[in-house]
Amino acid sequence: MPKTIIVSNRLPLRLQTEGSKMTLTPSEGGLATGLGSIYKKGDNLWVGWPGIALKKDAEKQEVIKRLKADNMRPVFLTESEIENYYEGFSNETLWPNFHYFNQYAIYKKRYWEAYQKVNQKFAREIKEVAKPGDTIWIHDYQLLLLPEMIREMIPDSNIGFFLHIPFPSYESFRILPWRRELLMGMLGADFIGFHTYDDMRHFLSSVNRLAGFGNAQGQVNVKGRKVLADAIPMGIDYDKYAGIAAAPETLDREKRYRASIGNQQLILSIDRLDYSKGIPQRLKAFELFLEQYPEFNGKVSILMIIVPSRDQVDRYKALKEEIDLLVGRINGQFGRLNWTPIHYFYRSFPLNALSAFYRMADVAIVTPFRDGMNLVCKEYIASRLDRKGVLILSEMAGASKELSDAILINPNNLNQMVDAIHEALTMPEEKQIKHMEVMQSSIKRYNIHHWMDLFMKRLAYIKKEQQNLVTKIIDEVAIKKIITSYKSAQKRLIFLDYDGTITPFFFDPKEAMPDDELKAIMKSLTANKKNRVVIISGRDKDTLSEWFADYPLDIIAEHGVWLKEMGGEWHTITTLSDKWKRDIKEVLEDYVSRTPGSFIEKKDYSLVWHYRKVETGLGELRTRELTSHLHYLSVNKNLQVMEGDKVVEIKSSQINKGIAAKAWLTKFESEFIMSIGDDWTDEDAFLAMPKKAFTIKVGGTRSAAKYSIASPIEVRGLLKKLMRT
Ligand code: GDG
Repeated sequence: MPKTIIVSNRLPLRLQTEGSKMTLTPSEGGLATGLGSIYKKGDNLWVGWPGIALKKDAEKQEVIKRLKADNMRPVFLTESEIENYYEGFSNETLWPNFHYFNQYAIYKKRYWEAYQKVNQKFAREIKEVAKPGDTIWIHDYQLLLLPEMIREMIPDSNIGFFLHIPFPSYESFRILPWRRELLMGMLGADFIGFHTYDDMRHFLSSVNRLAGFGNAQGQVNVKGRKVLADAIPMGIDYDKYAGIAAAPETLDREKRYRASIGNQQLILSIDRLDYSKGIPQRLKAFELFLEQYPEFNGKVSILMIIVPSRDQVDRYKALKEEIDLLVGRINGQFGRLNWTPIHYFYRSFPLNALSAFYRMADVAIVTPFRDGMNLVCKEYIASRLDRKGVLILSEMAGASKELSDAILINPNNLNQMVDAIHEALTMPEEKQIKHMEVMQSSIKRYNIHHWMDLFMKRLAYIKKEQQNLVTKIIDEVAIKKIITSYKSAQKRLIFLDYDGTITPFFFDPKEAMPDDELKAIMKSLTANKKNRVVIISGRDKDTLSEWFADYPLDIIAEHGVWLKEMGGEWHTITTLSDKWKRDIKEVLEDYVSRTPGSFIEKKDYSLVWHYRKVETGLGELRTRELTSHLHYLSVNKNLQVMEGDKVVEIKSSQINKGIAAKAWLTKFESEFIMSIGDDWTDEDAFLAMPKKAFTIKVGGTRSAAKYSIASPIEVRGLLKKLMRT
């Protein structure tokens, strides 16, 4: 049976050695509890670093043995790997860049090399245990290269990736020297999840600009393989936090803490030591609050917990000193014998203590400059069994997208934070309850189990989509079938689209004229008297007449407006009106004047707005505006608006490649029929073909065609094979 493998930098445990004694403490973190329901089952497992560098083989063997019983498998890292891959590239390069602290980012070749090496190490470890068909769920920024590495080793695996920290805007991400490698690494996954829609669209924008892959509704076509990106915000184990908040031990602790702290209002702040968390700003805002509202002196305290982290690193050491100084200054200036403004703890607490703090806090203040999600604010909400309490939350935390009932602040705006503190401390109870209830019902519903289910469902969905396509990819069997049918037929009808089908798509369409290879193919294909070849293209009739003048073939131009049989004259199918063109052209001209680089192409019965030379992103934006504008205008005009590759074409709805192709199908009955095309205008032709026809779509998106083929190179290969028979 296929299994699921969770992969993260750290295993969900704490490993300590003292002499020959080894203790393993399971982690209480949200992810560990949530994913417990997956990795503890059957053959499933969790692969990751156990958290310390072990040198002795005997120790490693012992760890392997002990972890095996808990469905875990360690990846051992050396001290130098920890220094360069983990503390270096992960925490000093990626972390600051992804949190928009580029001034702190360090670019070192040594770090990058170690990052690649350790990702490889993880990949090898997974190869040992994974089989085709297994699901591999990779977590976070330390392992961005891993999806691609596993894809290469085990192509048939289901790979999911979730990023727990923000994905920065393209403008920040592009600064990284290894940006393209990192993106390609992630794109090895089938499904890539982010906390927020903003993270997802930043990722897709980088993929578009740096790797050249566009997307439709979050689906990226990576060389014929579909990859899905989506926003699925991570939740917490709501019932667990609500349960602990009601536990006797928690209530007992609350009583004790309350007795020693006094009865004043409490504001709670919990973070790991990090410059992204906005801790000094929060303290400054509290200082300003005490200055501006002296009536609150002696009546409110902050309970500030900072969990130690990386404090041997200079940047963190400096931050810690800054915080220590600020706390000292504020307590020194405002404190009284019977009142301490800031209760400050630089250490971690057991879960029951944390829960007691959540219960005691009238207000929770969470003010990061950037945070992927932030679970503390969700835990606070789940712990408020009396439904009272106020959350002050930075709009830069992913959680703010779900918690609009919090008081949202910009952590750079000190005055706004001061006002927020005042509003929170004076908020009437009914209002607190009203907001808290909304937030509780949302956090309860979108909990960690919901998040996991959704992740797995989205992964399964994209795998299914891929398989729908996979069945269509043209293989040796299909090619043989086509050749056999071609060979035995006395009459053959072959429809070939031009751009993107028998010739690659060119940035400048003028470069797209037939090359020598194509000329040779056309010559020999049309020389065979059994073949009737029809070029069926969106191009104008004059260009096509010129390019194909030397061959006995038929041409359908402008998506079916103009038709010409070999030796005959150009004609149209119906009497078409082009009176609409004047009005629509005026609209298009307005778009040209607003969009540098775009231009209008005038065809006999259609107008085309081209934007391939427009700044990336702007063209797409204008297209959305233009198409909705045109859809509105075209309602009574019997027109259709078609979006193509960097073009928007407007033409009469009485025309399409399918209607045109039908004229040939009726007139030239044939035993062998084949239609090859690459974009959605060719879909009309595919749909018009009889069942027995071989319809082939170039490129990997969904299609009405029977088969898909990778590129024009393969199309030429297929045509050559036919000619040789
Ligand atoms: C990443 C992203 C994203 C804190 N102090 C103590 C303690 N904690 C627990 C909290 C909470 C967890 O640590 C911190 O969660 P965060 O969400 O704030 O941040 P991280 O997990 O460090 O980092 C973040 C998250 O991934 C999930 O995707 O939300 O944005 O940076 O659960 O309760 N736990 C105990 N004692 C403490 O003193 N026991």
